[in-house]
Amino acid sequence: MKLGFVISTQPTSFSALVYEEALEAHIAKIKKLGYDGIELAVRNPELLDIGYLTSALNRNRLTVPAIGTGQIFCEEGLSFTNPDPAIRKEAIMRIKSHINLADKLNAIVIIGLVRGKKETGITNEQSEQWLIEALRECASENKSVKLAIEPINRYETDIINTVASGLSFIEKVNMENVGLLLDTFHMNIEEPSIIQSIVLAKEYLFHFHIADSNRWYPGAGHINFTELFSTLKKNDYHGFVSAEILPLPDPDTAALKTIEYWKKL
Ligand code: LER
Ligand code: MN
Repeated sequence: MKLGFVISTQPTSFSALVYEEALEAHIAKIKKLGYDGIELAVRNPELLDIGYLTSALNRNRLTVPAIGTGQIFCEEGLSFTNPDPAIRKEAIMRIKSHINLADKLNAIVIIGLVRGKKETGITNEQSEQWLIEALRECASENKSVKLAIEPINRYETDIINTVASGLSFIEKVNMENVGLLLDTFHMNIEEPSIIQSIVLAKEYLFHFHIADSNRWYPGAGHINFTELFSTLKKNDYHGFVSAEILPLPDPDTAALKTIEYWKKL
């Protein structure tokens, strides 16, 4: 397993992401601390300077395990389940542009809040149908890019909160490049047993986020990471584990405490 750290490539209102002006300085810091990769939360790939980004990544020999896309919804209100077909179309087009970026960086694309929330007057069946259609269209765009649906806790969305609902949804989508991303912060709120849910996800587990129960760095809350990592190993999980944590008490300390904890496990 490899360790990554999540940062945003632009300012964002989502609190569990570090952003300060100089992306390259962050990349260098993360490398110096000993991380294997840096996960990027990207609002709009068209606004990124890919040449600058890839040369900073190559200089620091860091890979990008995954690309987060939630800001599409948080900052711009685009989603796969919006009643307005033009908004749904724009959300699909934007995710296709993330898929194009992910292809260049050999990364997974995260399907988080872009799924949206249940809208008044729209049946569950209808929003599920829109979501399945959107996922199939995006997954067909480039079958070598994996899409990972993240079950997200009830306070952020009311669509796919649990691992079981994530699994039943990917069965319906039925595309080989569509799987799951599990996040310990969300699982701690929604799952009867974090360990059992990891076992349940097994071969569909494409990616993993860690944060402690309070979304601080691992070790700052009450999640049992020793048991969790041994379950991931038993499950033959060889992917990345990315720390998606609040930048508290400050971003540098949060990143340092995470890797110190990881090394002790
Ligand atoms: C994104 O990975 C995440 O975990 C969500 O909390 C985004 O809102
Ligand atoms: Mn997450």
